[in-house]
Amino acid sequence: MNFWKFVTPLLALAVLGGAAMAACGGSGGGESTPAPIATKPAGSSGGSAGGSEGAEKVIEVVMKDNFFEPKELTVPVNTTVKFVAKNQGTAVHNMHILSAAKEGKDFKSDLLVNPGQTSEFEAKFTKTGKYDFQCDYHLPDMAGVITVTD
Ligand SMILES: [Cu+2]
Repeated sequence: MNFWKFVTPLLALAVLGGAAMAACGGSGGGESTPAPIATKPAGSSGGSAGGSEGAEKVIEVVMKDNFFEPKELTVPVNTTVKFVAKNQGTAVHNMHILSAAKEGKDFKSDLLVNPGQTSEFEAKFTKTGKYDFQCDYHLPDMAGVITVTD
């Protein structure tokens, strides 16, 4: 029968169209409300997530224009310390610990830590005493001292 060959597509269109219109029109209907996506702990900067692998101690140092906060730090000897250097200033800064003489290398953040960014690095001091640290761009103002204790 030719009639149904002709009519069926029309019916299908009508049904689909009707369904589509119903879906659009009745927006309050049976749709499940989308779950709010905003409930993640936003802005938790990677570090805190899985704990710190090797670090036994975490020290946060804020970099501003142009000083460290705090600028005097105390850390235990033979302990892996994770430094979290946060740039809360408007200029580029870095944190550079002058440890080469005692430890064979300088511990330091990224060379350039842009405003609003954070750079993490680990350091392990094997000798007690004082270690100077600085921002390479803002000497002599931007400097501090780490005291390594037993
Ligand atoms: Cu600086």
